[in-house]
Amino acid sequence: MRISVILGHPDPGSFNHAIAEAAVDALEKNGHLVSYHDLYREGFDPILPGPEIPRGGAVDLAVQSHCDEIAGAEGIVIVHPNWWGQPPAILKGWVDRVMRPGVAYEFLEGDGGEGVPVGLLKARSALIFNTSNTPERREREAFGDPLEDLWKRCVFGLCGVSDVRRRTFSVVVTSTPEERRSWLVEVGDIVGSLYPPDVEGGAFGRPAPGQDPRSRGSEDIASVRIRVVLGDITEMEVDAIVNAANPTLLGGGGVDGAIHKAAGPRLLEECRTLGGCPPGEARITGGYDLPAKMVIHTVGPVWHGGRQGEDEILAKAYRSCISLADERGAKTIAFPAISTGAYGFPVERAARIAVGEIRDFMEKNGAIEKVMLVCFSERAKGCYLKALDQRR
Ligand code: AR6
Repeated sequence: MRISVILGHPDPGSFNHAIAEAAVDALEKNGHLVSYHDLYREGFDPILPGPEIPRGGAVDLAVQSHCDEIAGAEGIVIVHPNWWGQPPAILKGWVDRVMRPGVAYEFLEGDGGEGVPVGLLKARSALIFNTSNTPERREREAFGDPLEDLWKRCVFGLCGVSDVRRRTFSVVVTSTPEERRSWLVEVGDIVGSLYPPDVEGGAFGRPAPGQDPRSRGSEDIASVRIRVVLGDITEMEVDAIVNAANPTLLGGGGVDGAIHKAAGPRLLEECRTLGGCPPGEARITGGYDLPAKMVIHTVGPVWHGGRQGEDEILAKAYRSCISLADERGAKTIAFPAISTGAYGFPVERAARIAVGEIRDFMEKNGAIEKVMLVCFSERAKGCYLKALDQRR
């Protein structure tokens, strides 16, 4: 399943972060495709500008990318502290801007707004984790626990998500380390029971049990200049690795999260200066703590079924990366399977496009010595090998 995890807490050392990370771990362990957004770290802008309000209004790239993700998510996990009976402003702003008409709900035709809107979200279930410094009973009796209604009825109920579960951990400020540890175990259990292992577990995301994602079972394929490798791209000793980013270029989950984690915080600092990147284009930064000298950040298409130019955007992303790498003098490049994770592009089709574009470029340009197609699962590797075989 594709599951979005949205966190609103400013302190990277907060218990909210620990909750979100425990949720992500449990989801990934069960084979789900997780898209994790730490809204403060991304610098999400919560202010809804007037022109964005109407349906079809001017939506900026970062918000559009959130909209695409949440519309396609099959499960949603929200993590935030209880502040004045409300979410932090950054998360309220995320709701204002992302849960848009046409994305999360809509009014039926001919309805001037007086009727009941129809929910549009694909997700059938959502999980809310809150932290609080008010004991549960007092929250309910003195304040009416406004977050219960807010998430279950006002937001998710209206957007068509029927199964909404919520767990508040309190009182955090006086809790012991043991208590917090047991709460994190509980987070894993709750997440695991709502989102058990995917039937296709191991096909995407993490490798299936028993497989070692780090084993470098590299194989020479067709021309010696293109190789299919099973492994972790952050470990590749090449001139440039490609990152499957989102239009903000400010980090995310999947390979993007792994690259930022391995490269260290200076990568994010440089990314902040780039001003984002539209789908199909590419931007370059240093590699910092990575073995690779450079990182080429690109944004693949979000899969909508194949009729919205997804193939061409993916092809363009590969072309943009390889020509930018070439321009900067890279001789060896490693690519992940762009768009085949959180963005949902079918891996077999993506592999054909990747191989086609890379081979076309290499046939015309001799400067690039080696391209590694780095797969994170046996299934992806099989698709790449097949694609290389077909084009030989
Ligand atoms: N090394 C190699 N491949 C990996 C690694 C790794 N360390 N980790 C994951 N993959 P995804 P997308 C594979 O979701 O579909 C991010 O949140 C993974 O198995 O990383 O382009 C961004 O910020 C899959 O086959 O990228 C965007 O919001 C492939 O990398 C969004 O996800 C791509 O999966 C982009 O989605």
